[in-house]
Amino acid sequence: MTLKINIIYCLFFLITLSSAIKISIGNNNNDDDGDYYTASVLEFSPSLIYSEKDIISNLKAFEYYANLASKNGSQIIVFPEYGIASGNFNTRDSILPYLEYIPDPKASNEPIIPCRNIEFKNRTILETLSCIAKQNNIVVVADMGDIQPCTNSSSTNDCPSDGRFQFNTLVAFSEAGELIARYHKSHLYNEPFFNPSPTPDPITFTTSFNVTFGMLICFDIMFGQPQTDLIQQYNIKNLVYATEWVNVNYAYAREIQQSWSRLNGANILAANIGMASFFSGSGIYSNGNVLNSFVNPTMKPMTQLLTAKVPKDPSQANIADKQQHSNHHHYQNNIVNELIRSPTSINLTMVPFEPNCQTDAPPITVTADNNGLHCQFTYSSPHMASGASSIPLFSLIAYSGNFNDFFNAQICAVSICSGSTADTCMNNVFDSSIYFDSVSIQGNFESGYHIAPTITTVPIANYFGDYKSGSNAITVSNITNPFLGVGLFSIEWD
Ligand SMILES: *[C@@H]1O[C@H](CO)[C@@H](O)[C@H](O)[C@H]1NC(C)=O
Ligand SMILES: *[C@@H]1O[C@H](CO)[C@@H](O)[C@H](O)[C@H]1NC(C)=O
Ligand SMILES: *[C@@H]1O[C@H](CO)[C@@H](O)[C@H](O)[C@H]1NC(C)=O
Ligand SMILES: *[C@@H]1O[C@H](CO)[C@@H](O)[C@H](O)[C@H]1NC(C)=O
Ligand SMILES: *[C@@H]1O[C@H](CO)[C@@H](O)[C@H](O)[C@H]1NC(C)=O
Ligand SMILES: CC(=O)N[C@H]1CO[C@H](CO)[C@@H](O)[C@@H]1O
Repeated sequence: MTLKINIIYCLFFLITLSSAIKISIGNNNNDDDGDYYTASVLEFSPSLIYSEKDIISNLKAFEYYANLASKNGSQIIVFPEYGIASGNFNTRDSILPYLEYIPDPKASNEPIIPCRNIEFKNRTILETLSCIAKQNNIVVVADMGDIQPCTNSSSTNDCPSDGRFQFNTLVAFSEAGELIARYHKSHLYNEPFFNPSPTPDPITFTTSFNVTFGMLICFDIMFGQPQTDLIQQYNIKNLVYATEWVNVNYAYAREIQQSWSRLNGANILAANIGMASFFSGSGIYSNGNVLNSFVNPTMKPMTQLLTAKVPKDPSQANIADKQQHSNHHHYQNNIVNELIRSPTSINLTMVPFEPNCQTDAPPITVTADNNGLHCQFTYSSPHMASGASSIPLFSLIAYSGNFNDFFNAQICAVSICSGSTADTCMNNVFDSSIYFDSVSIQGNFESGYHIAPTITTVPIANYFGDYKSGSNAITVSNITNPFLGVGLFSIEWD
């Protein structure tokens, strides 16, 4: 069957926020032996912005969590995209009062320290972030809006007609409150009030604990630049990543973060906005291993601080393969399996199937085809958890084509359905009672496509095995966690 499916990424909805605050601390440890650092990310549910006082309220929450993280030994904290400004805007003018002119630290001879600095008297966000970093002796990474006045010149005519660039911007402050990095988002997703960086600019900063971080925001993680420069030219092994990622069942936030970590043999500190299940999923990952993570499967906004001890060199991580972190929460009565509706869509092919759970059944293969892409999923020995009743429906999807004018994509993915009919097969699902011994998925992907494999289990774990970057097939064996899905999401890179 062919279905037209609605999808959405990195977009924001206006939803009523009532903040439930939860805190969980992972393996925190401050005995810095030089090979590790301690990092925190905050999944944060911001106040929507109606006036300056809502900005202040979000910054107050940042201060609270930076303090908590620092007291628990963290040396760096990452806050999510739109964590300060939220997403309550439609036009360039409506966001204008909350933008601040951010100087370029690379172009300054003097250190820029906005905290209690008269020059920053009317730049509340910069001043407050700087003070939070300084007072709590912690590196602060946060997302805010930058305004850069511009004019056309003989050499460029890219200045917007209102005479200002407005950038979605990730800033980093040292423990001394010094602005040490400013990154402009390169790949916007339905953000008409911002300009993309005129050219994707690889930005890095090095901390006092001698780790060099690259910076990306949300949708940037899907594109070739600036990440290829960060990895190949700057040899980045650590990434700070602020996001407002909308979950779809073939590309959940955490699984995309984990996949990036594994593909690049790198650490990623990923902070997602905490606005209910369709915007949730944050974590700290090292070479595909999940050091700490969180996803909120409910409709209630939540805030969650995550902390982990991170090996500076991810290849040196002495972490047992398939390590699972035990930070899985059960929300049996609250889980919503939500169909994401949006103005955008892709025309994919979906093949629903019910796994054959007979013992001794040989491996079974399901196929789906779309515009020349042939996807093949093979599974063996599924069985239900004891006490679970009906066998869930799954679906295999195939898609090859343009992805909402952003890029060309080819996708093969299998996901559990939330109900017993095919119209529930694109819903987000966060719990499962079915196990598979092994699964494999493959497709005849075209060359030039960058493939991100994802494996979704409860809880999330490292099942990449010996997957080789670029391979158009992944086999996952000896799965000991309940299974939600596996996919290969590929994008054509220049
Ligand atoms: C901020 O202060 C600078 C210089 O003190 C001034 O030029 C600018 O107009 C002020 N901006 C706002 C938004 O008040
Ligand atoms: C700069 O030039 C572009 C292209 O001609 C034009 O659309 C834009 O309005 C100009 N910007 C300003 C500030 O005049
Ligand atoms: C900082 O780390 C680099 C490797 O990333 C290493 O070569 C260098 O010696 C370290 N510097 C200090 C002061 O530890
Ligand atoms: C979706 O695909 C089907 C089958 O390939 C085709 O009949 C239909 O016209 C397509 N719809 C759109 C909106 O492209
Ligand atoms: C799976 O488990 C079996 C039995 O414990 C073991 O022999 C095999 O090597 C494992 N395979 C992988 C890929 O880990
Ligand atoms: C292990 C540890 O130090 N945990 C602390 C984290 O911060 C909170 C708030 O300060 C403390 O209550 C915990 O004891």
